[in-house]
Order: sequence, then structure tokens, then C-alpha cells
Amino acid sequence: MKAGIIGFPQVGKSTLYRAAGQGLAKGTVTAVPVPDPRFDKIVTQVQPKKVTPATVIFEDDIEAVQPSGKMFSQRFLDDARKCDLLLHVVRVFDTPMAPYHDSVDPTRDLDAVEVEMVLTDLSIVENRLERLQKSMTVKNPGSPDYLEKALFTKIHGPLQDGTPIRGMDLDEEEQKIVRNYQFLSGKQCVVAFNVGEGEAAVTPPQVSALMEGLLKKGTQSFTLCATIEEEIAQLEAADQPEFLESMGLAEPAANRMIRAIYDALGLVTFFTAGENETRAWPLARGSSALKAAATIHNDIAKGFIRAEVVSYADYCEHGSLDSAYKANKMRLEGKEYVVQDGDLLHIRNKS
Ligand SMILES: Nc1nc2c(ncn2[C@@H]2O[C@H](COP(=O)(O)OP(=O)(O)O)[C@@H](O)[C@H]2O)c(=O)[nH]1
Ligand SMILES: [Mg+2]
Repeated sequence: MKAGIIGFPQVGKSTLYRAAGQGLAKGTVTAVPVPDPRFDKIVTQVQPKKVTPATVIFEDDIEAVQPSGKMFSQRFLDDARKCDLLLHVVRVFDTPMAPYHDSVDPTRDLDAVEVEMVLTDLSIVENRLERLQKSMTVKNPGSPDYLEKALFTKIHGPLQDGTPIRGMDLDEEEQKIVRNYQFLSGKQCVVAFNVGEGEAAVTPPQVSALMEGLLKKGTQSFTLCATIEEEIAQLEAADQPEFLESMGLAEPAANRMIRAIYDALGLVTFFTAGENETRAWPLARGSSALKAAATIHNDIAKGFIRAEVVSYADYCEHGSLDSAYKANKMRLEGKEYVVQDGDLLHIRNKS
């Protein structure tokens, strides 16, 4: 699952990318470990030889949104469409470097990009509706063209009113068509408001209002100071708490942002707590135990017998898998079991 970083030039996209990479970011694409205190706790208790956290892929080679002329270049569109989620960085820090606007105005910058996404999608919908007029099958109920026309007619009005597709109420079938078209306003989006060093601990009122508005539309957003976050990411783990405290921060803001992205991607985590390897696995919310097994290895899914499941709450209560098993907290579940966030799994299998 890939999160693409987008925004105007010089808003802190690359700084944020390096901060999210927790000192490990190389090049322009990095698998970023998802901070998870539950996983840390399991690792501390199990002391495995190998530790593998869940990751989200961050991409920082999407061309900047153009401040003048055509905002989205073809290269921007090609790259952004390949992402599962767009992380939109909006500048709230003052800088003489911003080549487009000298004033700080997050409302203007956020709206400009949101509106352009909606307009880009609107023009695709309109073109397609025009072409569908000539379709031979568009009048046959149930045909792909019929379904597409119904959907595009439905979303056309709201798009004209400026509603992003992600904010519309669509059923599973409709969402599938939307995904096929890779509509920008239909992608999950998380907004990062990049504030100045002096504002890292207190959110400016204008930004609070924007965040509230976004949340009403189902979009998560964050304030963070990318330059401070980059500094934090470069510190040794032991030195982080003191630095965070001096900045008035409870934890790196980047951690919360990464978790929000993971959540917006529709992912939950299950754990395998082995002595050789303890691992956190991302899984689409609502997936079955069989899907979880296939995530680990196809052979394990093929030979699936039963899933041994201990909930994270039971694991915590008993302090270890052994104790949880002894206390009869292990459930045997079949292929159809819907894996819950935080479950510890062991797949019994024939392979
Ligand atoms: N004061 C301040 N400067 C920042 C912040 N984030 C980024 N910058 C600076 O803005 C400039 C552009 O940052 P960069 O990450 O390269 O922007 P990009 O063009 O969006 O990738 C650099 O000089 C950064 O150090 C921030 O939170 N506060
Ligand atoms: Mg950059």
C-alpha cells in the first residue's frame, strides 16, 4: 500500500518524507515502519531473533503541484494515480523561499489543490458520459456501460458542487468502478499542515478550523513541524523523550501521522509472535483468517487447518502467549473468521 506525498513546491514534502522514514529513508521510496506500542510490548516480552514491523510505503518523487498555469502535469497525474493514498502537505510556516505566494494561507493552498482534483475528475466524468451516449449497450440494465452511466450521472452533480468522490456515499460496486478510473478525489487523503518551529505544540486557530472541516468530510489531518520531526527522527531512541518534552510534544507527530495513514488505507494489524521472528502484518480490515494465512505465505493458506487466535487484550492480561494458552484464552477459528485488529495468530497447517 503506497502513500504518495503531494503539494506545492517548497512546502516541506521531502523534509516530511525524511521525518517519516525515521532516519532510514533512502532515495524517494521507502517502506516506513508503522509505530505500534502493542508490537513493541510483544517484542520486549518474546525477545525474538528477528523483528519485522508492519510498513507503509511512502513515495516522494511525485512532481510538485504547479503554482501557476496547469497545476497538475501529466507526470503528476500518472504518479499520483498509482498511489493508494495521497498525503497532502500544506505550508503553514513562513518562508522567503516559497516561489508562488509570499503569504501563509493554508486555506487557499488546501482549497486550490482540492478543487483541482475535483475538476480533474469532473472532466473525466463528463467526457465519459458524452462517449457513453454512443454506446450500444448503455440501455441494457446490468451492462457495464449501463452501470457506469448510472454512477457517473449520480456523481456528476456533487462533483460540480465541489464534493470529492471520497466524500460520497457509494456502494461496493460503485467503488470498484471509481477505483478502476483512479479518480484523484476518490483516493484516501491525509492532510499534513506543516507549521513553523514556534507552533509545533499549539495549533494555529485557522488550522484548527480547517482540520474540523476536513474531519466532517471524513479526512484526517495533522499539524506537525517537518524540520523538528526530521531532527527527532535522527536522534537515538534514548534521546528522544527529553527532546520531545522540551518541545512540548507527547510523541513524534510523525508517528500519529503514519498511524493515521495506515488507518485511512483501511489496514489493521495482526501479529505472529515467534521466537525466531516476531512480526506485525498489515491486513485489509474485514479480511478472513485464510487471507491472513495467505499474507504470511501461500503454502500456509493452502494447507490451512485452523487459526489459533489470542486477542491482544487477552495477551496483555496474561503477559505472554504461554500464559494466555494455559488460561484457555486461545480460540480455534476456521478460514472464515474475520481477523480483529491486534489478534495474535498461529496458523495450524498441513505444509
Ligand atoms: N521553518 C520551517 N522550514 C521548513 C519546514 N519544513 C520544511 N522547511 C524548509 O522548507 C524548504 C523546502 O523543504 P522541502 O522539504 O525540500 O520542500 P518540498 O519542495 O516540498 O519537498 C527547506 O529549506 C526546508 O528546510 C518547517 O516545518 N519549518
Ligand atoms: Mg521535495
